[in-house]
Formats: sequence, structure tokens, C-alpha cells
Amino acid sequence: MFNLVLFGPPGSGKGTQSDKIVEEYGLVHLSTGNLLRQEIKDKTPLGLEAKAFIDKGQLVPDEVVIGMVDSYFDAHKDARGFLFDGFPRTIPQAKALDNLLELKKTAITQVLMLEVDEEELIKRLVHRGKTSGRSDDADENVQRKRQEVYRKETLPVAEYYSREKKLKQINGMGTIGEIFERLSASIEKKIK
Ligand code: B4P
Repeated sequence: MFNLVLFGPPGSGKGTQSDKIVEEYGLVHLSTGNLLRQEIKDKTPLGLEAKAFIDKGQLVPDEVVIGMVDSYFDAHKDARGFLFDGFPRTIPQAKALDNLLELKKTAITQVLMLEVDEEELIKRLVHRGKTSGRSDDADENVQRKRQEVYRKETLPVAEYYSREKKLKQINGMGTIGEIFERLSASIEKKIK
């Protein structure tokens, strides 16, 4: 199996690039952000719990996210590979993912990390906020909080994968097409 993690701060383009990668390489797209937004839309108990965290720019608790990923795996037993978008975001999530993949006798192949200047990130999110209807996009203070949470809670995950020699940094500035070309060049070195 080819299992790719697309990593990077909020607004770095993970969702945008994921759509192009899954189309090109036939991977199953697992976006915890999308799964949480669907739960919120469906007004499930999980969605109501998650919304309170997301609206404040905080991460949803690990056990909630890990349970959701576990169920997604069960529903996609025949996948030839996964693209993990926005997951894992904490060290406990990274360890849980390793364990879930080990049960499937597979592992993470590669972690691609999009690097974008913070002012560009805020600019993109303010712009997205005008059309997305996402409550976590509406307020610049919430967006800055999300960048702070990323630095404190999520960046250590990059170090975790760097120790395993799986991390590769990708310049996330430029047009969507240019960034996709950079990501594809790395993927094609690893995918068989
Ligand atoms: P996510 O849904 O993962 O989304 P994101 O980090 O906000 O954005 P992404 O990087 O995908 O950016 P996008 O392509 O849209 O997370 C939402 C929230 O859910 C989190 O804050 C957290 O609370 C919760 N959550 C999710 N997963 C979790 C987990 N594992 N654990 C705990 N909590 C979790 O791009 C942004 C904008 O830029 C778009 O408008 C796009 O059009 C634009 N853009 C993209 N590329 C561009 C480019 N090259 N140039 C100009 N604009 C560009």
C-alpha cells in the first residue's frame, strides 16, 4: 500500500492539493476536517462536541478523532492506499495511526509538509472565510489561534516523522499547479 500524509499549517493548501492527488493517484482521501464538518452538518453528538473546539480554533480531542479514523478504515477495507489530510495533528494521533496501519500490515510511506509564510496563510484563510461559510474561518483571531495551536501541538509530529526519515518539506508558496507539480515529483519517486 502507498500511504501518504499531507502535512502543514491551517490554510497551507492540504485540502486543495489532496483533491488533485487522489484524482491522479487513486488513493482514498481521509480528511479529518471534512469528516468532522460532515458530523457537524448532520448534527450528530460527535459533531456537536467537535464544533465547540473547532469554533475556538482548538483541536478536537484525540480519542474522538482516532475513533473516527478507525471507523473510516473499517469502511474502506479494499483501499490500495490512503492520503491522510490534516491527520495526524498530535503525537498520540501519529502513534495511533502507526498502530492502526500495523494491524493492516502496512505503514506510512511518505510525509509531505507544505511550508507557507504565516501572513500568506492568514490571507488565504480570510479569503476562504468570505465564501466557505466555515465558522472557524470567520474571525482573524480564531485563525491566529489555529496557527499557534499548530506550532505547539502539531509541529512536533513533523519531528516524529523526521526521526523516521519519512518527512520531506515542500515549498507551498506559488500557484496551485506549481505546488502540485512539486508534490507529484516527490510522490512519483516513491509510488510503484
Ligand atoms: P482542516 O479541515 O484540516 O483544514 P485547514 O487546516 O483549515 O486547511 P487546509 O490546509 O486544508 O487548506 P485549504 O486547502 O482549504 O481543519 C479544520 C479544523 O478541524 C481544525 O482547525 C481542527 O479544529 C479540526 N481538526 C481537523 N483535523 C483534526 C485532527 N486530526 N485532530 C484534531 N482536530 C482536527 O486552503 C486554504 C485556502 O487557501 C483555500 O481558500 C484555498 O482555495 C486557498 N489556496 C490553496 N492553495 C493556494 C495557493 N497556492 N495560492 C492561493 N490560495 C490558495
